[in-house]
Amino acid sequence: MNSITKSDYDQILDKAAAIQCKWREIPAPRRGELLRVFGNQLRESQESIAHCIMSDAKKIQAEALGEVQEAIDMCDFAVGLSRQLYGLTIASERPEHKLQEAYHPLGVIGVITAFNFPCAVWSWNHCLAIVCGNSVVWKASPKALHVTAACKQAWDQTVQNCMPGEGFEDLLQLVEGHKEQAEWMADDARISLLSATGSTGMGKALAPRVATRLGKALFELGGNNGMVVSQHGNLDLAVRAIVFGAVGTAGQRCTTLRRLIVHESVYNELLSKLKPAYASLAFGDQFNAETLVGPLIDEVAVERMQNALSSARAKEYIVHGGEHLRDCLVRPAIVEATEQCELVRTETFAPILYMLKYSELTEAIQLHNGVPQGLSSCIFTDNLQEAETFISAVGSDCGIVNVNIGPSGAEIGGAFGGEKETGGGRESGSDAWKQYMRRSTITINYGKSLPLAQGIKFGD
Ligand code: UN1
Repeated sequence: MNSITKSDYDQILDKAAAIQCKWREIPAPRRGELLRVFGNQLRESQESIAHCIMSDAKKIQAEALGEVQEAIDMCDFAVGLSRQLYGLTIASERPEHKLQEAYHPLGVIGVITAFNFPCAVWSWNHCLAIVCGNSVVWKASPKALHVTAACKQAWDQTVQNCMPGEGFEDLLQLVEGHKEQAEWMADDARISLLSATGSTGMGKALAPRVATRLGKALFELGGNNGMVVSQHGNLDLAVRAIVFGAVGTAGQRCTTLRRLIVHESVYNELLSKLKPAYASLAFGDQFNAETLVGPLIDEVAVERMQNALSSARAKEYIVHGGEHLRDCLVRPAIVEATEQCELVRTETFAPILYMLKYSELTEAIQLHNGVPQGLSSCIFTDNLQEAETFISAVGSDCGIVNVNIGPSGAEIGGAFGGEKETGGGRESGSDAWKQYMRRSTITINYGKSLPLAQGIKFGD
């Protein structure tokens, strides 16, 4: 892919800033209307965009269609939001005063997305940014060029149909490039919020640059997601969740299940149920309707997986599966780890599931939280005390905490993101929109005197 030059980049950013000044004046419900139509445009283009996702990200059809569905859901969410961008009115301590807050558009939102969710993660940011009155500059993964072009085209078509000649053609602009362009964005004070999804390494490289200019950033970085399977859990349900969580998207979701923390009394039984479930998975070409596990994104990903498995073997962990079959196709691996070593604590973006044993729930929670990442988590148990403990303050330290469902495949209605090295950002649902706006705290005096807060008397 071509990378744009710095002067092209500067032009894009100047244009984005100018357009935002006009867009912020459009009433939010009208901004929402544009997203309503965009949702319909995506419904019409669902199959063609999914096809691009299948070619670029190598996802199977069901997952590719699901990803576009996520973007459609985001449009619906944003339409509702367009009439709910509200602030509070707060009791003032002074007579004849009113204290209130208002949310205003923020500016230009810089969006950086990864190869694995090239449409959905963009839509989380784009839909919120647009409904909140911002313009968007998007640096997509160079590995997902067709998806990016298809999304951009669907958006441009919508703007063209809904607001022809109103000057909003460039509300969304692309920043083509790699690391250097991402760094320009991180350094750029014209970008009011940088929302970046990708590896923890990428986040650690960009975060200090944004911090140096005291800019706002929202990071959604690596995960090392765990599932606790208790002796009180429904193992058959767990097996289904494990297979989707660990093997779906060929283990290349940030929410992929990577660690299985199993009560010692059900460890062997669970493993004996998992082995046939893994053995029955259909591998192959992602375009084949039967396939459940498609290829990894590229040779580098295959190599990283094989390296991790070699390290596991060197530690004498038992490795089930994991073979490199052909091209970028691999068999998902289950690794029986005897301790949560550095290897297990590291996110390898591939279908490797590490299994660990525990005897007490406190130990399971300690193991669970004993990794640098904090994205998604879950427990399988039908025991109320265990479930409530896991979701309590002393339980999982992740941003996403599930009971009796796997760690991946979140709905857009909740805030998505995680703690620790996952970066702390929250995207998509709940009140994530507030990050795409600036808050004004407003005090109005409608009386004829000037009382000061805290009862201070100053010269009267
Ligand atoms: C990602 O991998 O960056 O919860 C996002 C999920 C999806 C989003 C994953 N809805 O697995």
